[in-house]
Amino acid sequence: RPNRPQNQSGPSRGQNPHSSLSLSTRRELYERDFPVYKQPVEVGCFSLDSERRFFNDGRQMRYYVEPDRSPNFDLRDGYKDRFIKRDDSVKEKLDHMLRWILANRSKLSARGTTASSCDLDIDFVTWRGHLTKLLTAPYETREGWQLAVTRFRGTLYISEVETEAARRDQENRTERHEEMMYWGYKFEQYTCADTVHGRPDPGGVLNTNEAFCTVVQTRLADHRLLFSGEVDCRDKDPNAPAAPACYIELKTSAEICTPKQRSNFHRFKLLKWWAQSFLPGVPRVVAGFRDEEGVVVALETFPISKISHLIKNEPNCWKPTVCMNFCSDFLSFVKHIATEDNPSVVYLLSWEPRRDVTFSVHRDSPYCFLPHWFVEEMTS
Ligand code: 0WD
Ligand code: CA
Repeated sequence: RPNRPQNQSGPSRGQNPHSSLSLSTRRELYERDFPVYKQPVEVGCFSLDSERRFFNDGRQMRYYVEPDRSPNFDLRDGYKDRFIKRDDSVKEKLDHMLRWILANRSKLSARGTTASSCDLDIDFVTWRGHLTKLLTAPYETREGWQLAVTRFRGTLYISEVETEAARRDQENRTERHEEMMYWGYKFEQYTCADTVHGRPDPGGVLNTNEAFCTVVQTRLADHRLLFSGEVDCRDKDPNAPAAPACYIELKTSAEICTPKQRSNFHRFKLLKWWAQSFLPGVPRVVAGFRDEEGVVVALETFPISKISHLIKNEPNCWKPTVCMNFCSDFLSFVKHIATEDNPSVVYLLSWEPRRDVTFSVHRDSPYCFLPHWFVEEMTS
């Protein structure tokens, strides 16, 4: 698709740096003041059980239990004999979120007494993970993405489509890589309890079908957002602040031994960690640093609000304002192009590193992702 010359009339501003058919991810274009990002408010939550069944409640919530001595967690334990892995060939798209929306419609539809009062008072519905990819795009050099967008009753729904490259990578994973993907979940099992006074049970079976997800509402510039993200656990102190401020994100990372490793950690990993937790207002990440054998040798807490200071001395480092301004402009771009309100029309936005974001339009295609049960119940 050819790009038109720059500085044509664009999404919303008079002086727009983008052509109307594509959107640049170049960092320099997004170095302006930090956009308005309202404190995210939790409007609900849901749980997925060991068989991936949806429940409109917090039954899968877990509680963080601070390890009392130097950890020495063996993240390889149980991989062969106590691990039930979610079937990632099942593409769930936005389905769980849509179920949550139907169960909680009264909390969302607002505009009062007008004829369209059943419509959601929201511009965008998506997964937090999709927004994380938008925030990090100006700095991403390896993995592109495709996002399917459908406008339905005034709301724009965004659902990821797996790229060819991602599908190939998934098929060609090494056994070592497969096992390392387990390590993150195993760390959760060492540090989380199922009940507020309980203890972690690292001897139990680990089932990655189970999930607890928060649903938050917020606003980025003039975009009203509703998104959901999986939350690892919460602070068990009854005096902890209300959600999402009581939530804790757990991560594992290779132990840092050299200045080069430290610099890479700041430049790449902290960007992903910051973007993912900043979006839903999760205030801290607890990181387990592990050696080559998968043994956690140190724990460190990273307050999200301190990450941008931590990286300030890093030359050529990422900037939160670039991430947020790009995301905001991307959403303006989507509003501008996805004009037809029709559940069977998909605008497919595609991006590869070092290229612009482009789009194509698809009617009644396999890209359609709003299920009939959702469209029908929202229309009735
Ligand atoms: O492409 C996606 N992100 C999709 C996610 C497509 C379809 C469904 N989902 C949903 C699932 O229902 C899952 O419960 O993803 C939920 C998590 O969504 P999210 O919070 O928006 O995703 P993200 O921020 O990318 O990942 C959060 C955690 C990951 O933890 P780490 O610490 O590694 O970032 O959710 C897990 C993973 O543990 N996770 C997933 N779980 C199920 N399905 C998926 C996935 N596709 N991707 C990440
Ligand atoms: Ca995690």
